[in-house]
Amino acid sequence: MSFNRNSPGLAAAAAITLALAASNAGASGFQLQPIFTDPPASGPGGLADGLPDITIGVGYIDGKKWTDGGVIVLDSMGPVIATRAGPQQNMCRFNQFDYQPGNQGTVNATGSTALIYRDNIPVKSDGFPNGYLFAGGWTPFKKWEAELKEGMNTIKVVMDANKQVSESNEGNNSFVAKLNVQLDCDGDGKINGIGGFKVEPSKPGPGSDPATKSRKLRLKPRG
Ligand SMILES: [Ca+2]
Ligand SMILES: [Ca+2]
Repeated sequence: MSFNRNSPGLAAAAAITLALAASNAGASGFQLQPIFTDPPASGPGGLADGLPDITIGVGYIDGKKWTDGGVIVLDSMGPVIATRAGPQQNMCRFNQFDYQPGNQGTVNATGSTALIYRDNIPVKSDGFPNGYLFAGGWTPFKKWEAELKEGMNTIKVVMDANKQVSESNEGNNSFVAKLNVQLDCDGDGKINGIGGFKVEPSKPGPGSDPATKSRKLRLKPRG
């Protein structure tokens, strides 16, 4: 049989392969040595953790700092558009929601992803390539055209949401705030079901004060 005739050769080949594998294992073991003997990066105050620390500096919506948490009332028309998106048709778009990503650690961070959650549902992701979040610095603000519903929204931004980066501080990656939209986004003349603002039936006359009524009228649907 041809199998029997060739098997001694196969066995020899297998033995050589095993010998090479053992040799490679030994070689890679030696190569690991310099990695462990590299001097660790020195951090502030003599710390030598040698790790990145991804976090957020500050973040704003409509000129208000949301990264301190708590409840933020959004009742200024500003550049807000009532998109009436969503199943309840009660969404407004705020064209300026932002946050400033940074790395307060001692080494550059490898690639990671930040996720923005609205009411615990991820609504946007921001990717940061390898080295973008550099050691000890802040990067340009990331922006989101925030789609928020009339009434209360809980917004959370989580840095390194997929836990791709091992950090010296994993406890400063999540920032959360409640954003209370006090605008008539769904155009029913009420805010979160309360009040009657007489938006569409009453048109301001020539002598009426346009201060309050005109700003409500700007929230009428477009298109
Ligand atoms: Ca961190
Ligand atoms: Ca409403």
